[in-house]
Amino acid sequence: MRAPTMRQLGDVIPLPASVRPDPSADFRIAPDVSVGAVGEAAAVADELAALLRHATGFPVPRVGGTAPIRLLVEEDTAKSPEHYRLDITADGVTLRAPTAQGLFAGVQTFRQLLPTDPAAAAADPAAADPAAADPAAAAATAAAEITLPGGRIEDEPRFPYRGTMIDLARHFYSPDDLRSYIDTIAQFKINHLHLHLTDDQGWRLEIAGWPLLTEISGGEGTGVDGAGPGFLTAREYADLVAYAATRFVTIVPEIDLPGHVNAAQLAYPELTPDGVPVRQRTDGEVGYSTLSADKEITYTFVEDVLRTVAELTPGPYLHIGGDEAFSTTADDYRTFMSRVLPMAGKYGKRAIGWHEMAAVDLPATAIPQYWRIEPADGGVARAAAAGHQVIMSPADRTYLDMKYDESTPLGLDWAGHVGVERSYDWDPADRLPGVAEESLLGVEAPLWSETLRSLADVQFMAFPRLPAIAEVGWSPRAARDWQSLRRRLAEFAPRWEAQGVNFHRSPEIDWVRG
Ligand code: TNX
Repeated sequence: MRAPTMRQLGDVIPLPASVRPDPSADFRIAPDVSVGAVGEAAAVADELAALLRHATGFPVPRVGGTAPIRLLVEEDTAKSPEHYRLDITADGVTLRAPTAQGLFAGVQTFRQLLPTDPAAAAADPAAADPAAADPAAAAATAAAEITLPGGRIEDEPRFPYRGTMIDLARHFYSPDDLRSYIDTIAQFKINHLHLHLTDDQGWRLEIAGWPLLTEISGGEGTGVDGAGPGFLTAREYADLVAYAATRFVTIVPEIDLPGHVNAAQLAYPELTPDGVPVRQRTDGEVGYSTLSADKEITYTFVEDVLRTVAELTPGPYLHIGGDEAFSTTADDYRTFMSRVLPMAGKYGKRAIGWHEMAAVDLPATAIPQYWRIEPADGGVARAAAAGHQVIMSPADRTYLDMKYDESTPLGLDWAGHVGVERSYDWDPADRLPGVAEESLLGVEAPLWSETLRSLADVQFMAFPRLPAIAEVGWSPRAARDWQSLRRRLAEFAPRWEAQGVNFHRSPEIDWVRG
């Protein structure tokens, strides 16, 4: 009989593209298990070995050659770099992928097939759990022997871009908080983290040559209600980008322009249209600030900032904001964008902008990010018809700062309440007439921070909705099913508890008790 704690092969979020269970081929993890990998596969294999050490208490060495659990990079440029195949047989487990990124995706699936979650501290299991330093002791206390369900999973994403955004301007989160968040989101194959680094209430990235941006607008008293001070030094930002890369998460930095700039103008009054100093703002209003489209200092400033951010960012994207520029005339917006959009290309990046940007003529590689509530499309369909890729973030489905329901203590409700089913029960290819599957780069779930004060608050808003949106972005449309997702999400309660991740016990889900 199969052990009661054993997972079903398909009980994974996001749901894999293809799952073929073989109940005659379950694999029992024995005390002498090892993980074999060479070359490019070694780093991901080390992580899997650490996770298994933690889950089993066995020593689980990572070895160079053949082993019961093997990870192989098999180059194949015809496949998505995130493709992987996981074969579980009675004799062992083989994970194959065309890239280390694909192996990483496969390891996230593997992790969810373990009956308990081996905790987040995979990087240093001995420090996180004294038992791991003494494998024999840990094995003796292991709750249950681990058996993996037999069969084959073959998987790849529907869209290459599955992202989430965090607003560091309205409330700052420390590099440690961000690393922890990256660890959690990567488990759901979220592969882009968009950082909203600047807004009216704060400026959160050090820029060489413009020290007052962070000295004044990253310091005490900044953020909404003055409650979210802090900023990333250039070094901290670079370290964060590098850390994210180990989780195959690409950082997408946003400098919000030409509106949302009160913090920059507080630091440098010459950036205001009339040169008159502005007062500090810590309220949640939007749309009152703008850079001047006809002052040369505007472009000197913007180019310095965008060049600095581009140089610190290895990823392909630079987000230039562009939203809610209510104090910028349409003409000025066009003038500003026609000078600023090419700067992204000049420094080797593709520009992303909130969909208001689609009102102007865009460079071919520019990507509008749609955030509206229906029915207006903000010019995005026209951009798609001209060949632009689009990121879908409709507020009434993907905004993680919307309340789940009227009883949610945090969040806003201008786009309505967004329950878990609502965040799942839509399709990005149906959202806008004229913006079909082939125009979509992917899906992103933004989280604005006006009402948030801690990482626990962020987690509460993100989980369980972000996993639901991760599935919208990864899994085949035809395979998606709310009742199935409900059941799979329910099993995350003990996992998130084990990882120390806060989450909303939404009444839409019959949570498993840990
Ligand atoms: C709109 S959506 C904004 C943000 C706010 C958010 C609050 C968008 C591109 N801009 O400035 O923080 O609403 O939900």
